Amino acid sequence: MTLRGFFAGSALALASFGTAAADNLTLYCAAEEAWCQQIKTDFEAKTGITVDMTRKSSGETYAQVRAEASNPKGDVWWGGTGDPHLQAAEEDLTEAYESPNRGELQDWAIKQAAAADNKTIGVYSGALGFGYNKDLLAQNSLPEPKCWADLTKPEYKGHIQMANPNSSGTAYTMLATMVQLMGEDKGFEYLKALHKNINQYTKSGSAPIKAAGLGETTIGIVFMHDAVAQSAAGFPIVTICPCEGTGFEIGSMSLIKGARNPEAARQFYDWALTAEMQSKAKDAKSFQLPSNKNAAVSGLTPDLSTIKLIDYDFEKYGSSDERKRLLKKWDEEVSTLPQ
Ligand code: S7P
Repeated sequence: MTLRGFFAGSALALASFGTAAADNLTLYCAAEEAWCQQIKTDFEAKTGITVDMTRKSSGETYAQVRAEASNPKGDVWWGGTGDPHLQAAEEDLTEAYESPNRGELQDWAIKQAAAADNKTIGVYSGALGFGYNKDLLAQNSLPEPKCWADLTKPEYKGHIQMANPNSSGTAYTMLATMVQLMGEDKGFEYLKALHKNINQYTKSGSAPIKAAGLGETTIGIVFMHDAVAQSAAGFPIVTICPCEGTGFEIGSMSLIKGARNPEAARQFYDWALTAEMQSKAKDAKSFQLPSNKNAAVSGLTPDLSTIKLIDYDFEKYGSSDERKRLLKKWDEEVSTLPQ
């Protein structure tokens, strides 16, 4: 599309915000609660459409969309890690759509769409890592963990928290990252060794670093931007980019198949790809890298170009069979082990 065509398309899309044909939208939001609330408020103010928003973790949202497939209640699934969005696309739970605004997106966001026949698209990206509470680390005379390998050392027993990969996209990214970084056998050996040091598997992916901020655990395995958000909020958290390299997410958005409010859903989708919408993430203290090339990026957003990122295979690890297989294996071989 030419630039002129693109702007004409955008103008049409924007004009339609004022004359909404639908009055309601049911939004399943899988990012942080504060950002989800802000998105609801901003879209309502922009369009007059009332948004019924529910916040759940990525894996939980996928399970809900799947459970409701014969009688869909949601219209749009926004945010959360991309793997379950890809799985939903493969299982035909979501709808293909090409927004007039996609010309403004980074290549990685379009690549995500291409992998799913346009049934999903990238809205942000962020790298996995961990964070620690520097006061608790000092109180316990623990060395600074710098690498994934450090987290399996016996001195950290009971000091580490991560989420459960069944409910959490963050934790599934961790599981898939270890398999890709180390190979499947060594990756599972690593997860079993790490299990001995885990004090709790939480439901939500960002919960471990919030707990670290409050002094309830020393270390939390999370996306680096979620650790940065805690230090920005004044908690004594240090963000670590693991020395071996790490995986990353392409936070995604999908239209739910058979949605009750398809027109409002497409309006939301177009808006969610704009620089205007994505620039506001930082106002809600969310520091992922936006997918719109023109969106403002916070100075606190981890610079992905300086991080040793693995060549994460989103198609493989977002495929239905592989995701189910790895989660079953983690349930059977890791989570049941004694600590
Ligand atoms: O908004 C922060 C964030 O880390 O949360 C999403 C996450 O998948 C939702 O939490 P769960 O791990 O509990 O699924 C990420 O996409 C996002 O960057």
